[in-house]
Amino acid sequence: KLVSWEDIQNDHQTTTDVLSYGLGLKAQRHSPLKQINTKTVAALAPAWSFSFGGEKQRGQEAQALVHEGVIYVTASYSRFFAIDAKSGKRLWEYEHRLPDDIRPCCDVVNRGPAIYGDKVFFGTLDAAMVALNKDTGKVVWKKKFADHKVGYTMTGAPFVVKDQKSGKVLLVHGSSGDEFGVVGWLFARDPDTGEEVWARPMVEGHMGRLNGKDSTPTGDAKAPSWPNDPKSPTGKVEAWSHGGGAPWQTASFDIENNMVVIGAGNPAPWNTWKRTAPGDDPRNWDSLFTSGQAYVDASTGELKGFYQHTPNDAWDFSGNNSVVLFEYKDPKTGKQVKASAHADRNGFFFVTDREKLAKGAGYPNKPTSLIGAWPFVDGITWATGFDLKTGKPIENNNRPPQPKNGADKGDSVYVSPPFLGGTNWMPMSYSPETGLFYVPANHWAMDYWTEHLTYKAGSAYLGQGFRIKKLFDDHVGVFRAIDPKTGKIVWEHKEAFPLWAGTLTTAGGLMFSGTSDGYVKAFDANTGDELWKFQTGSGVVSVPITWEMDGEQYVGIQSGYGGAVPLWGGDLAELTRQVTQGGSFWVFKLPKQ
Ligand code: PQQ
Repeated sequence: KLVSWEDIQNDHQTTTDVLSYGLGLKAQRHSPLKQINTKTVAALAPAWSFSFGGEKQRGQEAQALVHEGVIYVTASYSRFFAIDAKSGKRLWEYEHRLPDDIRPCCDVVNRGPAIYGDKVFFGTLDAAMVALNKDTGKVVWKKKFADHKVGYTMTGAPFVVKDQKSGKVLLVHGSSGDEFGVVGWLFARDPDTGEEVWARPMVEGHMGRLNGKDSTPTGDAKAPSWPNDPKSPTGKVEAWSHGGGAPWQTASFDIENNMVVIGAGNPAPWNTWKRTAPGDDPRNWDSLFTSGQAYVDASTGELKGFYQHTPNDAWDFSGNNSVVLFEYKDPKTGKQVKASAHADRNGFFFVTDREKLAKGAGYPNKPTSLIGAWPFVDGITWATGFDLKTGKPIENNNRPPQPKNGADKGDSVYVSPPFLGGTNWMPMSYSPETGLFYVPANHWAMDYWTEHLTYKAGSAYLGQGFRIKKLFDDHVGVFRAIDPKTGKIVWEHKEAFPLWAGTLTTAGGLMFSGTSDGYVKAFDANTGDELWKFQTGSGVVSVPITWEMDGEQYVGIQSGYGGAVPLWGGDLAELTRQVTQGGSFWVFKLPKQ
C-alpha cells in the first residue's frame, strides 16, 4: 500500500506504523501504546537483532520507520536497510557509493529516512538526497544538492509536509557543513521527481529560490546583523559569505500556520570577532539567522518568524536540535497557547509562542516570541538567564578573547556547557499525559580559546580551539524531566557516560532511551525510576521507536557507538574509549502470555 499524506498526518495516533521522524508532525515522540507499561516492562525481552554487517560500523544514530510490517532504517556510511519486522530478515539493502573526499564534521552518521507514496528517502554524506522504491530498494531519483568538496554533507533525516495552500506534498531537508564555512540551506522538493520547489539560505541577506528563480533575500537584503567591510567585493566581512546556519536536523510542521519549523545551526566561523565590527561589542552583531529556531512558509520558503537562542554565538551552541510543537493552558489567563519547546546546546530550555512567530516575531520592531527560558543543566557560565521582554540572553563575560598582539592564540576561558552542548542532536520527547519534556542532557565543560584564521575552501573554518572536560566526578549524562510551564526539573537520572540517544515516551507511563555504555533502558515517566534495561553490546546513540503488530507491542532501537563524543570529546572521548563499535537493530517485546 502507498503511504498517503493522511497516514503521515495521523502518525502520532496510529499504532501499527511509524511514518515520520519525531512520530508525528509535532515531533513529540510519544506513542499511545500501553501494553508495555510500568507494570509489565520488567518482562520485556529481545525478539530479534539484525547486524548491518560489513566493516562500516561507527555511529548508528538513526530513528527507524515502520510500515506494513517492514522496518526502514539507515546506517553509518550512507547505507539503507529494509527489514522484516516480525522475523528480522533483511528484505533489501542500498549502499550509496561515497567519494573519498567527503567532509562530515562529526562521524559518518545518518539519522534516518522519510517515507511517502511508494518511496523512501534519505540524505547522503556526499550532499545528495536519494529516493528508493520502498518495496525493492531500487533508486528512483538522486539529487546532489551542493558540493561535498567544500564541506557540504547531510546527516539529518528528511521530513514530509503538505503545503496547505497548494495541496502539494513536499520533501523537506537541510544541509550540514558549518564547520567548513558553507552557508546552510533548507530545501523543499517534489517527492515524486526530486525537483526543487523552494530553497532558503539561513544567512541574512543571501538570496532564496522559488520554482527555479531567485525569490527574496533572507531577512534584510543589506544583512545589518553582519558587519560591512568596504574592502571586500561583497561589501561584507569574509564570514558573511561562509556564514553557516545549517539546518542539519529535522523539521516539524505547524499545520495550522503552514510553517516548516526547523533549528538553524551555528554561525561560521566559531570565532565571534570575525563576525563583529572591529573594536565593537559582539552583542551588537547577531549573525542572523543562525543558532535559533526558524519558521518557514511551506508555500514560498519565506522566513516568517525566528527566535535566536544564542545571538552572535561564540561557543558553537548551534540551535538546530528538535523544536517540539505542543499546546498548553496558560495558568494565569486560562488561554490555550500554541507553543514550541526546545532544549538548546547553550543549556537553556525555551518555550516560544508560535502565533507570534507566524506574525513575524524575531524581526526588528516585532515583539519577541519568547515565553520562558530556564536552565536545564547545572553550572552554565555564559549567561545568567534571558530577558523575557527583549528575548535576549543576559550574558556573562565569557566570550573567548582575541589573541593579544603577536600571539597565535587568545587566552583560554572556561565555558559550560561546552560546544557539545547541554544536549546535542539527540531528540527529546513530550508526553501529553504527564505534561513533561524528557531531555537527554550532559554535564560537562571546556577550555576555549581563539585562533587566527582565513577561509580556505574545504578546510575547517573555526578560529577556535578547545578541550572538553568533566564537570562532576560521578556523572556526565543526566536525563531530566522538565515542566514547560515553570521550567521546574521534576526528576533526573544520572549516567556515568555522556548521553547521546533520543527519548521516547508512551501512554504506558514509560520513557525509553539508550546509553553510551550499551544499554536500552525504560524509566517510569512520572518518577524517573529505572524499571528495565538490556545490554546491546555496543554504545546506544540512536532514537527508539514503538509500534504494534498482531496485537503485540514492539520497541526498536539501533546499537553502535560513535558520533561526535569519541572524536571531539577530549577527556570524555578518553572515558568512552572502552566502548566497542557495533552496528545492529534490536527489537523487543513481551513474552507471549
Ligand atoms: N553531529 C554530531 C553527532 O552526530 O554526534 C554532533 C554534532 C554534529 C555537533 O556537535 C555539531 O556541531 C554538528 N554540526 C554540524 C554543522 O554545523 O553543520 C553538523 C553535524 C552533523 O551533521 O552531524 C554536527
